Amino acid sequence: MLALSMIKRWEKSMSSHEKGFENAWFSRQSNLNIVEHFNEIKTYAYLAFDQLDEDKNGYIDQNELLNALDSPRTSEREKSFILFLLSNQEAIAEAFNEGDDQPDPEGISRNDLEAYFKLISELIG
Ligand SMILES: [Ca+2]
Repeated sequence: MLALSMIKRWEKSMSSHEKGFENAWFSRQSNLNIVEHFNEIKTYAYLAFDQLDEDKNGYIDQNELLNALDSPRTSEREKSFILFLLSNQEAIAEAFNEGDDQPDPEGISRNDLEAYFKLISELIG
């Protein structure tokens, strides 16, 4: 009887230990995936910046993102990055204060991208 309860207790502690281990592993994996995902978007945004900024004013605005999304030259993978930029456009554009005299403050600048992704990496660090 005593042995049985000891085994049960041991099983219980083992399974909760394993669960804790699995959860830690999963959350570590998903954090790594998130970091990786953000790094991919960041890399894409930096590399494609000049291409996305059609009027070359230093800002990627919503129309320019939508044009890229519509373009047959844009791959599905790139489209998923553009969708991210579109849905977070406001937060990204606000990440860096360009100053009031700057045109197109709603567009995304290189400074915005840098500030935004720095903030993200600090948050999930
Ligand atoms: Ca532009």
